Amino acid sequence: MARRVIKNRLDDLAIFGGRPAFAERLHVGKPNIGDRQRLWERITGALDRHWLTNNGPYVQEFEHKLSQLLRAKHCVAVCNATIGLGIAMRATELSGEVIVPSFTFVATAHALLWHGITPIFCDIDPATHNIDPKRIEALITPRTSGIVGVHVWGRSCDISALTEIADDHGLTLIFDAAHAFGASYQGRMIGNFGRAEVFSFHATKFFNTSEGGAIVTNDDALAAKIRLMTNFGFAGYDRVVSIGTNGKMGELSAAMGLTSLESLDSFVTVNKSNYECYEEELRRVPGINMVRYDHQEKCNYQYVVIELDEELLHVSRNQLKEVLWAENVLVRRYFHPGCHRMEPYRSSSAYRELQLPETERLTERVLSLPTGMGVGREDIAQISAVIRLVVSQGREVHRRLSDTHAGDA
Ligand code: T4K
Repeated sequence: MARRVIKNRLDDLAIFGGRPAFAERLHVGKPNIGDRQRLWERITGALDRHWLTNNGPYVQEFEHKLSQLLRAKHCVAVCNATIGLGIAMRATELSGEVIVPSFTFVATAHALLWHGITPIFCDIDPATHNIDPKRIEALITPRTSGIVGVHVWGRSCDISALTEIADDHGLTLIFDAAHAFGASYQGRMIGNFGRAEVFSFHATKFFNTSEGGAIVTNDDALAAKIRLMTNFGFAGYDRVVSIGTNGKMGELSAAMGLTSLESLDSFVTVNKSNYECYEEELRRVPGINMVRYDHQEKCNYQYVVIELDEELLHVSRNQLKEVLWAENVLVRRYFHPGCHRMEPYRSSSAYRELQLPETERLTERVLSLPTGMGVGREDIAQISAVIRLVVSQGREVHRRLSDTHAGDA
């Protein structure tokens, strides 16, 4: 546990010459790791079997356990969510234009473009940070084949509204559920909505297989197609029946997944307790609002996100980020600046003029704070104390950082 570095004055801040609050960097995405002994045993098992990939016993067991947990019919483990999204898009025959939020990790948009599909970026609802269903119909054209909803921060999209729009217009609906493993919507686990949902088990996710993901669906024919596509289209030795890629999860990742599953509850418990601790520490700070979770639903609490009101704070989000980085607290500006402001989209004539006011506003206001098993109450108290100090003297911090141009980027 870190020893508290008391900071009362602005000169105590590392950015102004003080000692950093943390001797080592505190990351947003420090991986949670389950029981190492069980992990080594499983890895040894795979090595002893000399069976490392291609639908091995761990992958099969992992898929079975995921299906049970999500109460979904089919689960195909994949090497990462980006490939998983591409496979789900191809298997559901998305083509032409697909409506997707810009406020997401760039993988969502890239997966579409990679498959020759044009992402049509839709603005978000500022209250939920998710795609705004009210803005979708205006974007539908004869070329539109589907909608990709993203459950940002693990908070589900307005699935009912999206389903209704998709049904009314004959569109395919799939979900990027990269953030939403272990979350529910109206009491039903995420993984059961749209034609398919795709989870990420990347190292930075609260539940990880180092690299990995899963495509989940209740559609038997689609599941069979996805399984083939994940394995080059092989339907048996030497028999290729469709186009496919290599999207397989290997045995070592599945060993990690099985081990992480055994600690899933404790990961969520720690995330929730960290979340509540930040909430307590930052509750009375004017201009800082925490992204809230619906406690009636199952939540994984893996993202602790604050939304900053610059007018109240007098200091910019980027300046606060610079202050915290100097303290070795590597907060992240997910998903700055929005996909439509990233290459190759922003230089393309199709997007150059595109304005998404809510997305653009939000990408200037949010910060993700470190959480997970590697972060304790004392760390959160220390981080929050720095934030409170900055906010209490926002104008002065702004002035001093403007002189040095820190936080301009
Ligand atoms: N859709 C959505 C909505 C997503 O958020 C993502 C991924 C995807 C699709 C695609 O899923 P995958 O294909 O990755 O399965 C990170 C992750 O790389 C990415 O998986 C994640 N979303 C995104 C939100 O966050 P970066 O650019 O922040 O990664 P990076 O490497 O900077 O890691 C974040 C922090 O974690 C760093 O400060 C260092 C720390 N870290 C990282 C790794 C890998 C560790 O401490 N240990 C580690 O092993 O994207």
